[in-house]
Amino acid sequence: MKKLNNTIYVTQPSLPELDEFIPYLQQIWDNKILTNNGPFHQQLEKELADFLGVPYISLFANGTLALVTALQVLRITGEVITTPYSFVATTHSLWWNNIKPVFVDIEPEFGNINPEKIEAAITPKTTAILPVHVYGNPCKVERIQEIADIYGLKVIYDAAHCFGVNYKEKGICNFGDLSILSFHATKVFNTMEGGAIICHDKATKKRIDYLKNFGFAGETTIMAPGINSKMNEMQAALGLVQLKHYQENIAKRKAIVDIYRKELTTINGITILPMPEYTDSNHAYFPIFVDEKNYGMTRDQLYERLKQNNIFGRRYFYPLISEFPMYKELDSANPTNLPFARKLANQVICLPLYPEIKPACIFNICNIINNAK
Ligand code: T4K
Repeated sequence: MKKLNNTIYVTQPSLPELDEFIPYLQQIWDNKILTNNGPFHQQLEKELADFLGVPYISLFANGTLALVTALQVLRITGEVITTPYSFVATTHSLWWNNIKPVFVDIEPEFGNINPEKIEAAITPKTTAILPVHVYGNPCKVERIQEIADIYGLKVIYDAAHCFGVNYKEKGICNFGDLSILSFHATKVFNTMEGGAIICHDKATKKRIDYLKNFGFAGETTIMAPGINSKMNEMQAALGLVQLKHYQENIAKRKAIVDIYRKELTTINGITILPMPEYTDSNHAYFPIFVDEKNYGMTRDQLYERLKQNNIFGRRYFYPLISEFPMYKELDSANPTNLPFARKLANQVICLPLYPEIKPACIFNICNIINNAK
């Protein structure tokens, strides 16, 4: 990826001062432990569990491998109910496990899976539900659990957008059987690339740790065909430094979001998401939804207009996952099954949002949106 000067992208990774990171690198160079559950890896697991208010966390090389492994941890097979309104990695994790995705429509308010549509999609082959807390806004977790309990299904949350989000004063990753996080460069907390699985008990944590290390359960014991998806010491060290700056970064994000909310609420044909109830948000994304009829311009016309002004928003999540060639022939991918997902996918633009973006730039973006027609 080549970046152009004077261009505003949807995000820009937060990084600490290099000086702050150097002593950690020195330590790695001195002790020559580069990976395989080294000291920084262990320290980051401990600090993150405390910070996120979760019992057990296992670090990964990225969020996608965490998802792929999470399905193996619970021995998920057959069919899994999921959402088409997400990043493609959500459904790819099923593909990699030879599991059939069954798409269910979303609820229009936040773009998360609609729990009331889940029951109709359950078949004798269904073993789990894989919802996504899209943009960091919590799914209807109580209702999803209720359905999972009735039908004996597992729930794995793709919480890739949810670092640091609390729901009803609990870390959001406490819900479901497992949750996965992403620490990719574009996320609110990054280790350049990285991810994690959150679980509730020690035995599961042990199984996850085996599976991410080829299945090794001892020097000569392989418990399953695991993969190599370990986080290395440089990533873990960066995570330790990043964590110190997290709150400050979220406060800066909030200030940006406050401007967007104030400036964009009154534009005819532009919808923004409400603030979710009982939630401490991480302000990960700022999506707007363009209603062509009322706004007087299509989403793509506005997207292009922003680009002409060097502002590169992103259409997360367009196209729907169910429209990609490897999934579009599935019965559940039929567009008539997914009206709200299609609507949001056709209307969304995620606007630039990151701690270091200047308020003047946000006012400029709002101004362009206000005067584009
Ligand atoms: N589940 C969900 C719901 C997810 O959203 C994701 C990832 C995953 C699972 C999988 O987690 P990981 O395996 O990635 O840990 C980006 C990210 O690559 C992806 O992590 C993320 N979701 C997705 C929503 O967005 P792209 O293709 O849009 O990224 P890219 O490279 O175009 O970056 C967007 C902008 O960010 C660039 O225009 C400029 C800026 N940028 C990006 C990078 C990578 C930088 O300034 N520096 C950088 O290093 O997918």
